Amino acid sequence: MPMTTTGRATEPRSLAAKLSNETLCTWLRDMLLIREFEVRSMQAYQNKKIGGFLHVYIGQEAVAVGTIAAATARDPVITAYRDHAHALARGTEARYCMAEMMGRLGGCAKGKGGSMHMFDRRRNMFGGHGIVGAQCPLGIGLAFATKYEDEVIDGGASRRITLCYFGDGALNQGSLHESMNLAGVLNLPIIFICENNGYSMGTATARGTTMAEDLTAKAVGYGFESASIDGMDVMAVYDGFMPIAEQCRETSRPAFVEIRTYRFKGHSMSDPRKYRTKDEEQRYQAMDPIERFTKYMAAERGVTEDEHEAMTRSVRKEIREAIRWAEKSPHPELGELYRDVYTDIWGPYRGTSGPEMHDKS
Ligand SMILES: Cc1ncc(C[n+]2csc(CCOP(=O)(O)OP(=O)(O)O)c2C)c(N)n1
Ligand SMILES: [Mg+2]
Repeated sequence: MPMTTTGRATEPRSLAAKLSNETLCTWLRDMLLIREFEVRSMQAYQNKKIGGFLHVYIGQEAVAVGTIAAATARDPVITAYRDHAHALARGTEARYCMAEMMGRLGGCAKGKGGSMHMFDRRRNMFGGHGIVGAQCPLGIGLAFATKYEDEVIDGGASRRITLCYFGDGALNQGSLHESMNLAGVLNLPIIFICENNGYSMGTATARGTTMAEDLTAKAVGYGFESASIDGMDVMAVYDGFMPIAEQCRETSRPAFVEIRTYRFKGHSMSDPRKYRTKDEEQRYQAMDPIERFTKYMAAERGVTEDEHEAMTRSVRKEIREAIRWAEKSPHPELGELYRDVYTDIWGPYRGTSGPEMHDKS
């Protein structure tokens, strides 16, 4: 059972079990889509169709899908560089993600971001960030902005919460701790989501992090509600995360969750994984979140093999078409380099006298 630091029960509601077959089928399809996207991306990388770095999310699918399912489409999402899944779970079309991977103009960041910088303003997806922990100060900025808009401009109609993801490696970055402190002081509606996949590159969490056996301890000093959640089970992710999300939305108090997961592949494409044993990998592969959820859907929700096969086929088709679409998208021209980098903040004031506090020269 997911336990909170204040001992608040998050069970026995078993929230995911009460959802419709239709909803749970979209979760399964999303997880299959993410897996297929990652497998095909690895191939495209090996075929030199994708450049730069590539960090895949294989094994962690339940985390993005289960948490994003507990959010609304208006809630901002921000994450690190292992970010394709978050964009896809958020609804960014696979072809826009794939074109971004290939550095094409049709990509969701117009080909300027690549694998580590999936942005989609339409879906309130704010990246994709390559510097470990850098998304955390940006995350509290998003939470500050939504709080101001929701409470001051919209008069408190409905509160958005920000989902700020980071890896266990970011746990020891000052940027995360400064952000958590400020979020606490300012009562910002943000959930700090630690995707603990056991490793920061080749460093096991326990080797680099104190209190690694119970990361919710990190929340205590900030006075946050927290929970530790099994990330290999999408229903457990939803069940553990939803009460935290509801409370954050209700109270505007920040929270911290640790979601325990495992990356099945290396850190990036060039990682011989000498820092862990084959036995360990096999133990986690036996807990594959997609296989686990597939079994549940067959046993408890009557999804037949034919239906599952049809879902798999449709996902493969979608990714095949995404690749074809991306390859036809043009490379950006050199002039694109400086476009969309900064906002023209003076635009609205041009020809007027304000704002006066800044020098407009
Ligand atoms: C500030 C900073 N320091 C070092 C790096 C190099 N680096 C890239 S990924 C990474 C490991 C981060 O691990 P974790 O946060 O656990 O994320 P995971 O790769 O497991 O998803 C490091 C140290 C970086 N990108 N930024
Ligand atoms: Mg990690």
